[in-house]
Amino acid sequence: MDSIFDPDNKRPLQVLSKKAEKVLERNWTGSFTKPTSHLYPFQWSWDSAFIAIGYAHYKPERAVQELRSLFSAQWDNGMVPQIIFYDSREADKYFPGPEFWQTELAENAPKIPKTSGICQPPIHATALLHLLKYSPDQKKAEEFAKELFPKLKKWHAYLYRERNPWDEGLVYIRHPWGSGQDNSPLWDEVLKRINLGPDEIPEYERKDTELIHVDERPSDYDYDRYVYLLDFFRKRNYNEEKIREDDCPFLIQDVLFNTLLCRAHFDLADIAERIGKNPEPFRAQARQTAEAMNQKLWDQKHDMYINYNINSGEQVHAHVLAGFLPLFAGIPDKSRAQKMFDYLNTKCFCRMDENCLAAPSYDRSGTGYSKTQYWRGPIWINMNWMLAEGLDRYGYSGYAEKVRESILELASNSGFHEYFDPDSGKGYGTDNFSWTAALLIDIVERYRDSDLP
Ligand code: 2M8
Repeated sequence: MDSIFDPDNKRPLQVLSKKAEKVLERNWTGSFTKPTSHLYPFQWSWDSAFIAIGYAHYKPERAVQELRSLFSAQWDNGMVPQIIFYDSREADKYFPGPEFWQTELAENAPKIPKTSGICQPPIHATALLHLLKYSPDQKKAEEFAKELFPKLKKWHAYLYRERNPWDEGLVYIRHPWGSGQDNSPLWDEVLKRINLGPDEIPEYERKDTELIHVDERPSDYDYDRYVYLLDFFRKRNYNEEKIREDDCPFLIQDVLFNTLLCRAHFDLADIAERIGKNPEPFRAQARQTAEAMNQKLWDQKHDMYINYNINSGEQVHAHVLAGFLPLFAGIPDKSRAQKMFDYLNTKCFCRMDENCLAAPSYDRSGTGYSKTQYWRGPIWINMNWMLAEGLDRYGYSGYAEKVRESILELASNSGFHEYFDPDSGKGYGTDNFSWTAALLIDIVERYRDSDLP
């Protein structure tokens, strides 16, 4: 790969950052930013948080609008939905659209705008804290923090109340899409146990494979199960207790989701402190989640965190990059962090001295590893951005810097793709992808004067 780093000339980085701004401009709708204009034509929950992290530096008012429009669709019970279907004219461009979800059946869902009936990882308080730290307009950021704080509190309270019924401090997700890592090998074993007769799968038509090559997207077998689960929730009017009592076949305590909740809850405590509220209850709860993860989701044998399947009562042994992200929330102690680092820094993921690009989303030696199929191996920028932050926290700054440099190189050489080949750096999925652009802006802005060449 060509390098964009020239110690005497930082202009290429500035040009790259301007290109990233153009991507966000192109996907901006006036009140939120689409992940990309054709494949994902609505507002997505965790995408918006990553996008706000980029805007925080140069257009803080956009970061505010992004989060404000997301939380305006918050359900009465506190859930922040995965998708908000703001523009009904786009409804037939994406499956599953609002007609399929039928969230009007849920007593807690807003009538307008229509939304989906599941949620994504809660990284929103982290995005708000980022805005408070980096916005050039501190006064406005603080005003907005006061506005969003009660909504964030309600969002986290929903998760700890409805998704943590045994009061362990660990919340469950009930759909692969809830983790954000839709097609990950994490779900193979769990989905295989959902045996379906043809009449149990509702009729549906995929749209994603009309736009992206079928080899890069989930299989029809997986989609049948995604759709079956959505129908399962719909039939129970999205009532959480009923979904659980009727033996929902997918109930997972997911490492990434719990990591981001833990981090966001610590961040909410910091926000509380900044706006004159009591941070302690949030810190106590976040510590409980961290302890529970250390007890229940640590894999002694492989030195990383792994998911827990509530239905089978077993840990799920698929070694994905998310298994290292508890570093991002400060969950492992130093000795565990060192073990995790030793595993990360191998051929299975990314050996630092082997000219490896950023870390792939799945262990290269794992069953079903693929360089091109999404969430089954390719490099994702958001995951690597969080990884770098986590590594910094524990003092692995050399590696963290390398990851950030890789992010810049990948975008510079291949464009602002959704995901990248871990060997060649070729871009896959959709181009002009918003979080790739937003997190790149964050890196350039924060590390402009630091050690990056
Ligand atoms: C992908 O997921 C959506 C469903 O949510 C899809 O495949 O249709 C994932 O990469 C997810 O993490 C992301 O939020 C979403 C929009 O970028 O796309």
